[in-house]
Amino acid sequence: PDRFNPHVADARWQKIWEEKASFVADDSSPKPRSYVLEMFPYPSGRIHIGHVRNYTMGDVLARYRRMTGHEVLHPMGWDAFGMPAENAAMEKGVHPGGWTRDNIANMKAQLKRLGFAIDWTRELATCEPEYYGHEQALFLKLYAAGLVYRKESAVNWDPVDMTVLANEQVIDGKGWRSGAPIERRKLSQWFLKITDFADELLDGLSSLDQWPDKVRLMQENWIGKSKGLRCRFAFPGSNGDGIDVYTTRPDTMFGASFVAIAADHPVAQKLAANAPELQAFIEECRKGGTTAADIETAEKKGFNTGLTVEHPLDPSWHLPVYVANFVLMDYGTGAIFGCPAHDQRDLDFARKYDLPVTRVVSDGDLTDSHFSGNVAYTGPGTIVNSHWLDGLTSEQAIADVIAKAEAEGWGQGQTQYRLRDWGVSRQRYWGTPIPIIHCDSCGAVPVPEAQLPVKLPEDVTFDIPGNPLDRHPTWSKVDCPQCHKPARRETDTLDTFVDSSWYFIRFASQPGDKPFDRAIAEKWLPVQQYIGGVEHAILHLLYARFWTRALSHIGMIDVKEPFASLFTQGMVTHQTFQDADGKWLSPDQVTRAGDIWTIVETGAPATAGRIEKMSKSKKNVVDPDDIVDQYGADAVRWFMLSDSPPERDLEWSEAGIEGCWRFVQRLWRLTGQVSGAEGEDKALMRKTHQAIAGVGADIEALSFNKAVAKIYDLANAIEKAAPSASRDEAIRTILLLSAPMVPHLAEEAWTRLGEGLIADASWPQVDPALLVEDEVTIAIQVKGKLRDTLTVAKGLGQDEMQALALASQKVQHAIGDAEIRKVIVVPDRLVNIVI
Ligand code: ANZ
Ligand code: ZN
Repeated sequence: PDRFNPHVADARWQKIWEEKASFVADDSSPKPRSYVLEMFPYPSGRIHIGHVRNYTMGDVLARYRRMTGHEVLHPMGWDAFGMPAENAAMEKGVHPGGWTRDNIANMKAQLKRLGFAIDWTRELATCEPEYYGHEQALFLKLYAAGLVYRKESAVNWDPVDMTVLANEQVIDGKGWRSGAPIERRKLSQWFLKITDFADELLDGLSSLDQWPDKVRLMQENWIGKSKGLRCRFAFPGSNGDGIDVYTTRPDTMFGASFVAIAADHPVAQKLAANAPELQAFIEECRKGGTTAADIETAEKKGFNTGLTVEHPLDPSWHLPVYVANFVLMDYGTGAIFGCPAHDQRDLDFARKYDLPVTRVVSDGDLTDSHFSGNVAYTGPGTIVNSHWLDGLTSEQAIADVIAKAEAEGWGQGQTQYRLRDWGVSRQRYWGTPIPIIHCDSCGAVPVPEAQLPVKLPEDVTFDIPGNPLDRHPTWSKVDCPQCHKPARRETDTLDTFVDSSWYFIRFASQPGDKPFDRAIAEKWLPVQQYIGGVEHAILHLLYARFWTRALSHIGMIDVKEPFASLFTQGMVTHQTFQDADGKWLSPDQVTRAGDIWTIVETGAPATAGRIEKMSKSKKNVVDPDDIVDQYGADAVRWFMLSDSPPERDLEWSEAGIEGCWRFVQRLWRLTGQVSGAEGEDKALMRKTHQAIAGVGADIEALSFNKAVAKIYDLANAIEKAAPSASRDEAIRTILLLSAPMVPHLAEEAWTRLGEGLIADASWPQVDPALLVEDEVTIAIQVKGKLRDTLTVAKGLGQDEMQALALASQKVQHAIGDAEIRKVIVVPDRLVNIVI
């Protein structure tokens, strides 16, 4: 039988593309450029199905852009530093470098089997000194420009393992290995001044109209620009001394019932010196995770200091001062006034400590000062119970209070950002060494450029917790580059988000002697289409935007936004199964009879659970290698594109992949049917050209499932049509249209037609004349009553229309013996016969 055999064809074409360097991007090409990028993978060990979906989408676009005359850059690399490699080292006793490089080799082989049109000559791995050495140079450039600094900051400290933990290693407030409750400790760490760019990063979002709205909104919220009042609540009789608070709601000031300060606030620290109970409370606040989410969800707790402060709008009114665990030291002033009726945290706190709750913002009908509920009204409204503010809107009241504070000198309007500077120090081995040397005389001294890269030592141990760089016998012992006295290398390494903040620039240009060649990088950038998971909507994308702006700020590159268009794809899901004890079963362990599922091996009952994201823990994964073995790359690629819109989840199913396999074979048989017959088939020609235009537009819009559906339609039409020159042309066309999706089959069939590489072929030209519908349906009336409809050529002459109408059986029947008095013809619309 005439079958397409992917087990032979796939590898053959992959080899030919490689030999011909088909997908190597030419920096000096005169063609218009298109940079297509998928987020590079972390080399965890194996490619998973989510990668396959992600890279297939990018690949279809890249191949399509090539066919439409672009010089395409479609590179691939490895986000190769990070914790899992160190965990593997600790658990299995393997070196992180060996583990990572083995994984890269495996995953690269897996990717190659899928036939992606990747320029492998630009492959990079962030764990190699050829990459991170340039990152160190960039870090030092930013340092020289004042965009890097060092300050004390809290880390997660595991008191049993005596080590700093990354946020991911803190699970429910406990160390992942020791299980010990995590404490917050202060360490001197390196920071990047992303807050200098807060406004730019916020304003820049409005130019990113080809980004999903939800991602832009998430970034906006993360930057969190707010306008408010910074004002002083004075200690009674202190002439001016007091507690500064920051509020975005000065309109609620008459609803204040307490002032709360952070555990690390200087006032709390001072009081604690003579108050052991307060000291103990502060210690307690320091336990628990450092993330905003940890703090947000923790139970609200406070300690009454016994201090009071004067309300600035009425100094005779005194408020108690608490130390509270939900007030953060590094936001605003580290102190707040609590307004329980209109802030949920304050309300929880007030109910717990029995503090007054006064309504000052009306939510429509409720205006009395008594507030009884446990859900705060946090929206704006009309101000009530607030003396001279009564009757104003929140907005007016905010402006009035700020104006009064400024006039009277107890406060001023202030813009505030939630965004913090980016802490990039990690007390880990497997990362980019921070290129700084600490000298007792000279302080922090940059490693001279000629001494870069600062390479990681290979001989490290992972048998005990902590940072292996710290305990390496010699690595950190160096002389100061300035005074040449013995000094100490920085042993912190960079956050891996730094590595992914500029890899797309290095892909565009990778000279050996510098991070990138500016002119070449500017030719390729911005990335025209970036594709990845929505889990990176905030941090990675914000850091990459910042890093690019920072480089542009210091004059290294003239690009402001690195990713012109962003697409976030959905997940691949699969049915889950469990046995009677709730243990997860893989889909191939169970079998079904009617609605009853049983375990193949034992015959015991199983239950079919929800359809969920593929994950090892739920055993509902399919391995890309296995399915490529079985069905070949093209059927797998086709499946990744069909059925679901790309932004939605895609459910993996046996039936689905088998359908794709059958379609690949069907396409193969169809494209073997070029007959050499003559003659035109207008209808098929029209279908063909509509498909060319439609599939192209769908790919441009990344609506791959729609493109797939149009190819199915065209295949159906071709199958139904009788042999003709038009049909032969349609066969050639369907191959070109599906080449980006099923490239191996397309090459094989194209060769069979005696053509060269379809990878080098052009996208077929649309004949616009064939896109317009040239048939219309006209109504035939007798005495104004509809008797028949006819499909006729558009623009048909009036006489012909009349003749066709009179020839209709139904019309003749309706006329009967009557005499025709008049025929009214409206071209392309109707014929009315008056009798
Ligand atoms: C009084 C008030 C009344 C507040 C009210 C809110 C509602 P955003 O919008 O996120 O900037 N706040 C200020 N500094 C804080 C800190 N260091 N830790 C915890 N909370 C802090 O939020 C600003 C609001 O968050 C401020 O406005 C303050 O509470 C609180 F009906 O002040 B508000
Ligand atoms: Zn020195």
